[in-house]
Amino acid sequence: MNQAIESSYHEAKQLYAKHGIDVDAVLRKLSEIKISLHCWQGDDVQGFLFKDKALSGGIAVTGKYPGRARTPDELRQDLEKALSMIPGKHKVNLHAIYADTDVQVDLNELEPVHFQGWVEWAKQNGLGLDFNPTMFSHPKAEDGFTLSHPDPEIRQFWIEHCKASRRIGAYFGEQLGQPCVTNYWLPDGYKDTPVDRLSPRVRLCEALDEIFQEVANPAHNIDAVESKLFGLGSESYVVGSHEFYMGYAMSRGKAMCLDSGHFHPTEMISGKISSILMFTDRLLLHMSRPVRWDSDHVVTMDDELLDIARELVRGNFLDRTHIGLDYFDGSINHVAAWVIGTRNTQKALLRAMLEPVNILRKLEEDRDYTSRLALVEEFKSYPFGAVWDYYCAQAGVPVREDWLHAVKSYEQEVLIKR
Ligand code: RNT
Ligand code: ZN
Repeated sequence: MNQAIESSYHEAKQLYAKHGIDVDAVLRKLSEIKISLHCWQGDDVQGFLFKDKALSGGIAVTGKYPGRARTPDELRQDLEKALSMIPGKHKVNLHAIYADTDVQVDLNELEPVHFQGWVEWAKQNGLGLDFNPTMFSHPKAEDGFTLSHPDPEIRQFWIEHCKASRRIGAYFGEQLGQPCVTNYWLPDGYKDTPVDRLSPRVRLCEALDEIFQEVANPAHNIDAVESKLFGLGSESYVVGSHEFYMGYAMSRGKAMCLDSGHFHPTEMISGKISSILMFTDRLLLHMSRPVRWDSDHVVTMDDELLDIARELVRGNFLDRTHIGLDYFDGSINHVAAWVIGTRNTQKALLRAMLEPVNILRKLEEDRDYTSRLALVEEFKSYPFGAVWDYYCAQAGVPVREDWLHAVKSYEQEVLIKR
């Protein structure tokens, strides 16, 4: 390893050790945290099942950056490239529309066999898989309702799709020897103020209960439900609100999914984690970044990211939390988008683990708020970067912005030619 990286690491280690932080132990812990890379960043949320179907469901991708993946093989190749620049072993998060099959099947007919290519690939690469039913970009979702649709036939179609998805998730978990998180997000809602907020929620609740009737082994499949405040075209009312899913997850023993882009602009999810994990077993995070009306910008090292990481570390919640990325930016290199978001999430976790939590907790108990503030602020400029560089070098992935060169040559050699 590069001499400068090693000596900076040893200096940093000593500084942290003065506050009782064992940096080697921190790095071991960090290496155990899996981030789930969302496949849909790789192709602007198009999928392979219905070619050229416009993206719907109140979510949108802007930008026409060249090189988006057009086939499962291209998408896997791009994911491998991204993963080669990210330290550690991770997971890939699939959506139902990413089925790897030549036969034309509809969403309600999907079976594990349609994802066999993904399973084989995950095995070869030592990856886990997560899953999502796709309740958008489909003719039966066009009027803005799926599982809460007033028409029982349409509702039934989506129930069947979710049941099928759950079986696929369980298959992933069984095949790969690690649980698959199957996450349910649906766009259902109204553009304008509804008269009846209750009935769609009653229908959604019944539909979910029906989906979850079949017993699933939690070692293979974990169900999570994802709320949203509003979407494009559902500005006034979303059936699956935060309150709805809080009640649902807690009464049914499901995992909550908090997407950091799904709340009011000043409402942060970091502050919610400790309350939610008091009353639910598991949490799924969709790491994203809201910007005005958009909920899906690339994750950057902002205060909220760091606060989420701190909550997970300080509350000892990492074992019960599944971390996934969820954003789609079509204006930048698709591979770079994964690398930036994943590395930032890991870096934030590292920074949080390198804080003197025990000392800070003691100061708080002693009501020495002056020292608490002083120490938190001083630690913001402690040399976590030296630790991160060492961690990357040790894992055999590019150090600092070196990965960008690799992305640029991949762009020239592969992406631009698509
Ligand atoms: C949409 C939700 C949802 C989707 C993905 C594609 O607002 O965040 O998680 O982004 O399922
Ligand atoms: Zn999400």
